[in-house]
Amino acid sequence: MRTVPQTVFFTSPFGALSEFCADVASGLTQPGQKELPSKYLYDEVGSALFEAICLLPEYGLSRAGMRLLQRNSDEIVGRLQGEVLVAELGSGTGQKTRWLLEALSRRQRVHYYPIDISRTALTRCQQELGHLDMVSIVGFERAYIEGLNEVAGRRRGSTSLFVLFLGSTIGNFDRPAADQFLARVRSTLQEGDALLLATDLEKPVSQLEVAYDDPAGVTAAFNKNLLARINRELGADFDLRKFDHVARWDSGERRIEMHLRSKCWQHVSIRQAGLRVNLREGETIWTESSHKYQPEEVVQMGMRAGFRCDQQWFDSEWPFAQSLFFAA
Ligand code: AVI
Repeated sequence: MRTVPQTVFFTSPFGALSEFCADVASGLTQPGQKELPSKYLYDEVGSALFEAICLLPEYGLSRAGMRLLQRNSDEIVGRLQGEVLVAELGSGTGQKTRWLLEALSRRQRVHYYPIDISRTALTRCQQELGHLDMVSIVGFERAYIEGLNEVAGRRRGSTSLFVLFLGSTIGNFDRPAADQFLARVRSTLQEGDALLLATDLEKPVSQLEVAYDDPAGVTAAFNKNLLARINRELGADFDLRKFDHVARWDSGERRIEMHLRSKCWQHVSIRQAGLRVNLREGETIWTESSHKYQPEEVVQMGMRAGFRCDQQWFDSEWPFAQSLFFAA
C-alpha cells in the first residue's frame, strides 16, 4: 500500500542567536582553556562539510554505522516487541535510518519522528525518506530531550518507543555528560522501550589522527568554519588564516580533541557580544571531543542509565558498535 507521506515541522523560533552569542562569550572568556561548544559546528556550511568528511577514505565511522544497519536492520527490528513509534535524536540526513524504517515498514505502519536542532537537516531527512511506503514523518526542530518528550506524549495504548541515536554523537559528550544524557533519555521512556545507540570504538591512534586531520583538509575547514560562522552571525573578525587545525589524542580520556591553534598573538572582536578577546601565539580554542569506547563500556554505560543491553553488532572493517538496549 502506498501512503501519502506526511511531513510537519515543529519549529523553534526563539532565542537561538542570543544563546549562541552567550555560549561564545562564556567559552572565550572563561579562565584557562578557551572553548566553543561543538554543537555550533553544524550550520549549513558546517553540515555540508561534515557530509564531505563522511565520504573521506580516512574517516570510516559513518560508513561503518551504515554497513551495520544495512546488514542487521531486519534482526534489530525483529527483536522489538509489538508496535513502535520511532524517534531519532539528531536525524542528520536520514540516510542511515532508511534501512531500519524499511525493515519496520515490512511489519507495521511507521510513524517516524526525527528530532534535530537544524531545520536544514530535517528537510534533507524528509527528502531522503519522505517517499518510503508506509512511513509518515513528523520532524521536530528541537533539542534532543525536549523533542523526545514531545514524541513520548504522542504514544497511545501499548505502543512503545524505539529511540535511535545513530550518529555516534554520544562520543561528543564527556563521559559523565554521556551518562547524564542517557539517564535523561531513560527518564522519558517506559519500561520495555528500546534505544539503539551507535558508538565509535577504540582503534590505533594513527588511524584516529588521520581521520580527524585528513590530508585534504576537509576536517580543518569544518573546524575553522566555526570561526567563520561567528564572523557571519555575530559580527566577529576572526582571520581564519591565523589559525591551525589541530587533532590530538588524549590517552587518559581516550578521546580525539579538535582545537584551533592561534599562529600568532592576536586580538579578535565579537561585535554582537560586545567582546574583545586576546589570543597568545600557540594558544588553542577547544572545539570538539570525540570519545572512543570499549564494547563492554557501552553496555555498562547503558546499565548505569537504567537500560539492559539486549545485543551488540560490530563492524569488521572499522571498529564501531550498534547496541540495542531496553529500558529496564
Ligand atoms: C558527529 N560526530 C560523531 C563526529 C565525530 O567523529 O566525533 C564529528 C566529527 N568531528 C570531526 N570529524 C567528524
